[in-house]
Amino acid sequence: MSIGGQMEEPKLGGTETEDPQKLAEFQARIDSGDLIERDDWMPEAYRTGMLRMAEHHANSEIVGALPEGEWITRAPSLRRKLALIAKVQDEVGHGLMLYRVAEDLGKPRDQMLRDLIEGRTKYHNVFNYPVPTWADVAMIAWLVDGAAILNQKTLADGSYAPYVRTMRRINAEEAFHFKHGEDMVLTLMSGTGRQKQMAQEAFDRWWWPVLMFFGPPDKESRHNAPHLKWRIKTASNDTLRQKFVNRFVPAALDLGFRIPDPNLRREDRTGNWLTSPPDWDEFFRVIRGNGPCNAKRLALRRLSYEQGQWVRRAVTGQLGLSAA
Ligand code: FAQ
Repeated sequence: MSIGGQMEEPKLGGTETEDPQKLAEFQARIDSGDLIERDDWMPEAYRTGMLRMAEHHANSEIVGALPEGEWITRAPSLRRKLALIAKVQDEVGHGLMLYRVAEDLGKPRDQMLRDLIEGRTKYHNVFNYPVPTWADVAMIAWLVDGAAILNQKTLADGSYAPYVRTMRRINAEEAFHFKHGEDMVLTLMSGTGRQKQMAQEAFDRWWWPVLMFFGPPDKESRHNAPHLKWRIKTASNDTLRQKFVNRFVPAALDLGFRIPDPNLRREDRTGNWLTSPPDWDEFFRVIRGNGPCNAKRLALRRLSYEQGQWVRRAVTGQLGLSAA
């Protein structure tokens, strides 16, 4: 049981000297498309890389549920409220599945929850921005879920079997979230002038954070090379960003949005839509804890961690409840 932080501290350094023969055999398994199971031998750096990614992903799911959760009581109709409740519940469920994947790689759940609220680990940049209108809720489900699906489809082709199985399950649910987002955006963009303006303003707020969602440019990505080599990731950050832009620019233009980028243009030779570079200084500020809503999101996570303490103690038998 690791829920109460009972397991031994994980060795996150990967300092042991590994047998070159074993490393070569491991790489051959990866190159042949084999899937690695939890109890298989793996290089320490593979284990810590996979753990970091599953933990980051789990953190993003549970923090990502917070801005949408705030809107449940303010949803504009019963149908939208039911859909939003179901979505928030799904996101938290994804977090739980991903924490299980990470726990099996050696880090206790309690330590992950504490590292998150104490700012030692990261979660996705996009969840540190304000969500001032219902149109922002629509943008999260359309653009953020759209970006997440695009990324996670490639992660489902990765090499670590428990994460791959989890991605397949999550992707099926995210597809519903995306449809729900598309439907909300379509409703707003076929509504009154005021609704269209509200949607455009929300689009302007989310466009750049969503382009940053895929991570820093490849040349600045610390983990791209080892992750690609071991199929922890199967596509680079820039490749996925370009795929997103190519998919969403025409969709947004069709819906009647203006893209907030004066340099946007379609390159004839490749067919790619080219954008200005996102503000990478802003990205690094946000992921280091200095975005507009980091403190607010973590304060809420801290509150639920503290309020849930007695439940975790009861589950792990530390509450001193005696059997009747
Ligand atoms: N935000 O070397 P790279 C969702 C960090 S949840 C914050 O390129 P890597 C559900 C990165 O961790 C979607 N930090 O890293 C939902 C690293 O930090 P380090 C969650 C970021 O791992 C929807 C540093 O920058 N999905 O959407 C970000 O090769 C709606 C250097 O970066 C996943 O987590 C970022 N955007 O690639 C819920 C997918 N990008 O180690 C509610 C799994 C990078 O230096 C509503 N993860 N960093 O401390 C991945 O695909 C990858 O980990 C990347 C980053 C692409 C995020």
